[in-house]
Amino acid sequence: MFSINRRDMILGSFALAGLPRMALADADGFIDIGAFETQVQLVEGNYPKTTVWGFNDSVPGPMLGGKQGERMRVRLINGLSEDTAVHWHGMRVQNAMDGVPGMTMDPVPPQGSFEYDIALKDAGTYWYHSHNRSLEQVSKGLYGVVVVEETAPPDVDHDLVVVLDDWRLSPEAQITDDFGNMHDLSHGGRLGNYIHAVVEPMPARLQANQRLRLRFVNTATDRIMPMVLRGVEGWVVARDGMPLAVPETIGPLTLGPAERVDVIVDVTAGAGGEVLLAFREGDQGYVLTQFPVLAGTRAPRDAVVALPPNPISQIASIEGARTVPVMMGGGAMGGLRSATFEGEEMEMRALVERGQVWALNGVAGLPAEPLFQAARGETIVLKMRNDTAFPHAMHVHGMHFQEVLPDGRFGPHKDTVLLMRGEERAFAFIADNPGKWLVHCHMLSHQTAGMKTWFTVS
Ligand SMILES: [Cu+2]
Repeated sequence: MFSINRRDMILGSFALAGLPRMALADADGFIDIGAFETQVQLVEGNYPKTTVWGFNDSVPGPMLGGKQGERMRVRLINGLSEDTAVHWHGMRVQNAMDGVPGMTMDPVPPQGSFEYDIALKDAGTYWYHSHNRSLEQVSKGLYGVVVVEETAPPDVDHDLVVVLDDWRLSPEAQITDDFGNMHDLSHGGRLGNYIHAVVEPMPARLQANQRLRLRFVNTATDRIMPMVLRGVEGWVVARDGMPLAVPETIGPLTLGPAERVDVIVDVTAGAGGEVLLAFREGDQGYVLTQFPVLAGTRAPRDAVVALPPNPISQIASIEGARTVPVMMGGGAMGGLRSATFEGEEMEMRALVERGQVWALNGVAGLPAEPLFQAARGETIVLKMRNDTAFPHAMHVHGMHFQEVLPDGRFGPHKDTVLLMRGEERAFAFIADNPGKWLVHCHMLSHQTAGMKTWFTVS
């Protein structure tokens, strides 16, 4: 029996009031995002403000984006006392704009800046986050959402971003400073004790039969987020930014770290009822946010149709494609006895000492040599196998992939996918974006502790 729990247990809810904070550009066409330490009221009630690291003094940072086909110019200013860099998650950017320090750019030093100039090729929901010491910097709040609007957006009454995060806070609502401890690194990552949803903008005047687009983004470093929606019915229309060819009826909504799901739903609750979002844990649902449904009703609309497709090539066939095995190993209870780290074969004990306990194809940490070198336009099949005791959220930079389904069809375009323990699944993509690209687990504790590799497209 599933029940909704309204007591504030491990969870709180928080929502910002007001208008969408879509950032505006300066006279030179650049939007400045400054990374600074700041204080925000993260937890409601009698808690003190939380010291965070945020872009432009807010968490999430300012909403960025624009219309599909436009360019987005962003100047990152580093107001921190350590290096940083911003990665545009899921956006098919030029390699030099991908924001990976040491691979596509130099890290931005304190007081330094970097100008990103990005063509908005694809409509959809994306996000940006630090890619330098990312476990700590993302945990502290260095992230925000990118919304790229269709040239002809669908007819909805409210278009809302729902940013999910998971914080590990002290009783004084401060971020605990226990980053990178071996238990977190080798198990399910840095899991928090305060899960919340930030909704932007707050929907004013919800009414029966209104249509909402909800853009869910899981910004948590490590937590998988199973969600429950009440008071609405509708369809999943996009995953990881990319429209589905055929919208799906909403089933369980589970977002791994870095995944996005866009839904279009109609309010089925009547006046006096509510639209409610809950975090699901077993047969309990903990309310993250809820909105009252007011008097009045709107005429029902027709069923949702697919969003216009983005200009991304569909995989037609994997005949003749190159298959690259990606064997995920290591972690606690994983049975990995040794792996190569920095060119040296090491026993697990030595790997633990170096904080490198996860491996891809027997290599912990970023290898000197790429996993493969693709010719531009080549079709690559990543045959991933999770030979560990934990789920992993595998992310490919620069290109979206499609799962090769058992019946030979291809799944929707994705940039991040959850692989559960023991799963073996294949993902195909056309290597059409030249440069050096990362493949890594987006559970940032696992990435920090070795689960990463890279490839080139020439
Ligand atoms: Cu992982």
